[in-house]
Amino acid sequence: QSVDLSYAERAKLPNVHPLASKLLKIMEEKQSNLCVSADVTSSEELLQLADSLGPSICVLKTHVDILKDYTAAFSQKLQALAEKHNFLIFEDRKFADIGNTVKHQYEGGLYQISSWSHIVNAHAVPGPGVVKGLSAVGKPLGRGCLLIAQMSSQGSLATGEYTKAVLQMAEEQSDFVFGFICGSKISKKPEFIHMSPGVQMQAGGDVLGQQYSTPEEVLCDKGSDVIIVGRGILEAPDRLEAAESYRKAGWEAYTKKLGR
Ligand code: 5FU
Repeated sequence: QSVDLSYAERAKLPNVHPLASKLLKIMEEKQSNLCVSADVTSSEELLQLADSLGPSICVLKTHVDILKDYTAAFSQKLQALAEKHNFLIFEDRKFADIGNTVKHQYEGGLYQISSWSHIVNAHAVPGPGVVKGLSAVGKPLGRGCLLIAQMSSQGSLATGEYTKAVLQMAEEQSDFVFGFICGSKISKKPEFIHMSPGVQMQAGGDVLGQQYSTPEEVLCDKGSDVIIVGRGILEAPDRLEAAESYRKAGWEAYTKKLGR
């Protein structure tokens, strides 16, 4: 069994994607492998969350299409907060169309996602063209993409051979794809970053098929790198306190796994 590399060591690998390297450095510096999923419907509330939880997180994940009051000014403020607190923005858009269409969806429309989101993700269902389309827009801007290799929801079809094919697709376009949305480590390559949703302190789920694992399970047993937490933090009486407890649990699990 080979020894795991630290985040800092992985950040320096010769073939690491620049954005992955930046993320790994942030994780090491802030002692945080926590991505908060800021699933709120008001821009003001999202900005408040970003400002208060910013110091505890490495990534802030958004679904801008659930905001009732999105404006371009909002995205500028969010970018300023990402600079202030040194985190990356991840718009969880899950692109899933032909290359030419996702190019427009990524760059244009109301949200102009490529102009403010460091990270986006895509389903591999359309084949490699989806990544080619996104890359045409995002690569010149220094952006990066995660491929959805597995999903946390019950009955997900993204398993087995499909997951393997996603891995292959990522390897073939690793100048833009730097990791995966997944429930467990699927690539041995330390350049790839594994980010896992469906995380709460207590395992369980919701009534719509979401399934939760604990930070320890996800990071130690499943070998993922980043925990993505939404309602575990958003529904807590004190969100900052909850975020800090996830950050600490995540960091402890990482150091335990590293074993040095
Ligand atoms: F790709 C995925 C997935 O497989 N499961 C997810 O839950 C994405 N998600 C997102 O993570 C989902 O859209 C939510 O934004 C977030 C999980 O939120 P929760 O409140 O922690 O369940």
